Amino acid sequence: MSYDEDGSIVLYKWDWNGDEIYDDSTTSPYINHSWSDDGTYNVTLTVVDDSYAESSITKTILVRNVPPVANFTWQPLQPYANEAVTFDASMSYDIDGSIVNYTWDFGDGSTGYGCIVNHSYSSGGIYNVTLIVKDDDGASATIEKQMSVASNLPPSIVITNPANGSIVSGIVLIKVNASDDVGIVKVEIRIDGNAWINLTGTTTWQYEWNTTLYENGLHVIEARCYDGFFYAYASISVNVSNQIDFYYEPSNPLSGQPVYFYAPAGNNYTWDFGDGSIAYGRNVSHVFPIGNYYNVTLVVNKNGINMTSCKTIRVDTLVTLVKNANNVVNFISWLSLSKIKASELASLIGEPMQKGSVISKWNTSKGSYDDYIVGVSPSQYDFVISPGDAIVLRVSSPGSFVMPEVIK
Ligand SMILES: [Ca+2]
Ligand SMILES: [Ca+2]
Ligand SMILES: [Ca+2]
Ligand SMILES: [Ca+2]
Repeated sequence: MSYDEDGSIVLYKWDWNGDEIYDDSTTSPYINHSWSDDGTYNVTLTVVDDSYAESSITKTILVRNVPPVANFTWQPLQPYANEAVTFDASMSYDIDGSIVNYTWDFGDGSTGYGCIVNHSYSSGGIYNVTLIVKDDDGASATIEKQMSVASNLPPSIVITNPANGSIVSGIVLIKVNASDDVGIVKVEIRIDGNAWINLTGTTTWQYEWNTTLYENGLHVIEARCYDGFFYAYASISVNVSNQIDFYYEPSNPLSGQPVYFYAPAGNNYTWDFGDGSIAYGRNVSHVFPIGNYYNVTLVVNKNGINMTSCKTIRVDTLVTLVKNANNVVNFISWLSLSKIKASELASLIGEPMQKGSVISKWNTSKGSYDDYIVGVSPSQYDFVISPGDAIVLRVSSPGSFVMPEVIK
């Protein structure tokens, strides 16, 4: 619509923003321009004719704000309940300005602010997530997306071996069963509150526990498993009882004769023979003066830990029959816990107690001896010898016999 009455227009010059500096020039009367932001702009067109004469016109143009565009993504795409989800709105934009505000509605009653936010859902389900973005000119845009959250239950764990409260020794295989609706990420155990030990496995997990490195007594085994979101715990207590073994000879010790004791390898051996005597050293001998049951205790230091072994040893009493002017006479006390008949004692003594030998016991009610004559007395003469009774033996030849049952 511009014209020149005495010639033609050869140039069109445009100032789009009123700063009196031309931004575009063209020989064509048509041109496109877009402003990078909204606002009120003074646009000046200057036309130049073929004689270099110029003419200008200025008009005011109102450029409107373009609303922003909202969009977002999230990771992971298929989250579980209680798993942290990252919502990212950085793909939202505003072509004629910038986004100054991001407001989230996570669809579970909670909200958030910011371009990148984290949120976790306490339970599985379908949620409508809404994002509202606002640009620097106050225009806003909204987008809603639907996301699905899978449910996630806490895992479960059981220590299947050893049994709670059991007595263990040596190498113990600790076995743990763990299961989960999603999957077990790790299983760990610890003993007595020490550092957690990571176990390998798929459905059962196990650990070889060397109990000989631990003191005898109560120990706590804890196990836990993790599904990526939840821990589950289990614990048991067991009694470690590691015994070291010793042996002795002869296997049927007699009173008044040495018994030899042998310990396994270790350090700092202490023997308690149970009759008030103590000895030190790996291999020792001891004479028990009288027959009895003795609790012999050995303490050995192995791997820095004191270990104890205790055995009850039966020491039989050796009775020797000594010849004197009246054949052979012995006074003995029946020390046994159990009663015995005179005839049984005769067969116990055996060979020295030949036919005609006599066993006598003082009878307090009669005030005289009951006598049993081996091979001669009828059965009604057989009397009972009770613990604590004093017995007189008169035999025709000397010898020894062992009283196999002894005081306790
Ligand atoms: Ca300009
Ligand atoms: Ca805008
Ligand atoms: Ca704008
Ligand atoms: Ca789970």
